[in-house]
Amino acid sequence: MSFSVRHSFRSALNSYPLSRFRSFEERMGMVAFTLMLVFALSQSVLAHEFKAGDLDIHHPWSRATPANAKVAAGYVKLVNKGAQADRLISATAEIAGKTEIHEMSVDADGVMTMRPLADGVEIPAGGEVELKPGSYHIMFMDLKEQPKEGVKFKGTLTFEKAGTVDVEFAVNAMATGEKDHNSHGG
Ligand SMILES: [Cu+2]
Repeated sequence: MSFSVRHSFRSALNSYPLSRFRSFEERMGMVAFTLMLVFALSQSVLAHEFKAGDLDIHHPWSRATPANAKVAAGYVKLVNKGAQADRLISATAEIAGKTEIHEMSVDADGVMTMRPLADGVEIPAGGEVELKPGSYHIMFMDLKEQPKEGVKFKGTLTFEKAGTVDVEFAVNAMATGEKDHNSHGG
């Protein structure tokens, strides 16, 4: 059984030898395919994940900031597979002297405001919450250094029940033309 599987695998290889790719076009095709594969793999590495108890922590990320920025924001998607609600109650980052959990909202006059959430953000049992631009976010304050595009920085997330977990924030390109809160808290 295993012999025949191996045998058919080998004959499949033999029927498609590398020397078949002789022409320049065929070789370039192979190179393009390999690059696509490497790109696909690096994408799945970029979408990094962490775990804390029943919580899945999907892709913590931040954004590059202008050189003089005093604050930056952190985002993450939290999925609670447990039967009990949990809360993100605090966070830290090696680039920040101080960190708060904020909620961004727009009032009746269209004015964007932020407020610190003393009790953090609830992650419902069997549910999820996404910290994202224009909504809940982690506010990195008193920046000791700027988040740099493509360079991850270390931090922690602390949950009421699941405890504290080490994470890394991936840094995306600076926000452009979009209403952001980099001017806030400075
Ligand atoms: Cu904020």
